[in-house]
Amino acid sequence: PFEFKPDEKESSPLYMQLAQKLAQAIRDGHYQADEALPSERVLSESLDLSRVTARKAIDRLVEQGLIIRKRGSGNYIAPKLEQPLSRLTSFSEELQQRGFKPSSRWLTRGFSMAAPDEQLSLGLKTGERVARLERLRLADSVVMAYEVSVLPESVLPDPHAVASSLYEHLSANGGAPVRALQHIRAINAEPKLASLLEVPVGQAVLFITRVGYLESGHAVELTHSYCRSDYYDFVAEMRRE
Ligand code: 16G
Repeated sequence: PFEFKPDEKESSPLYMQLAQKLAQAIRDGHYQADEALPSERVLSESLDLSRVTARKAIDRLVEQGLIIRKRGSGNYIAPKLEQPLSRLTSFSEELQQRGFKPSSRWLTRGFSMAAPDEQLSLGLKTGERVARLERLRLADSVVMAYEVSVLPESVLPDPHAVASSLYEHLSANGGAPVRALQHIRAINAEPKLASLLEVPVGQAVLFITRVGYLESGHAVELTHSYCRSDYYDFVAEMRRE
């Protein structure tokens, strides 16, 4: 069980000490991602602290993105997606591997004329149409990212045929990308993006562009991902030559 003894010599408020101790326990893997934390009542009773102290400590961890409040069912450990940059994988694969239930909340699925940058990235001729998929990506009930994928019409003739995973659909229909070029940048969430990702306006968001290619060299996917910076952590191993 989680233990906490206030440090009498410590000058920081009790709730801060408790928040730090809980944050450490979360980082040490004391709780599983998406596991329910003890409620504020249980926490305050078992540690013999006031409810206010327990609540303020939890509030602090929510602010730091370590904990999520789910309405009606309590406090949970926030998903942390440590994603290696050396392997080409999909959102669904990464989340399944970590025991989450990945899903897509569809915003748009249809066709449009390729914009100039899309034409260029996908190697299309002027006037060619693209399938456009706009969706929120969820881990269980938590919104992790907002993604806009654009694919040549020849690659995805029926956007509505994609159930939840784009790569799963492509694998079964002509092939998912085997190689990709990815750019990672930082942006500040403007109001529309902030509301989609459920973050404050101006929050730092990871803006990632991926162009995925088949073995033949044909581009199949141009995806812009807007990832919550508190949930995503991209990891690359490097060697000094
Ligand atoms: C990831 C990719 C995205 C790809 C998607 C496919 C990043 C930043 N983005 O979210 O480019 O389109 O996976 O996932 O990793 P799906 O097969 O679950 O639809």
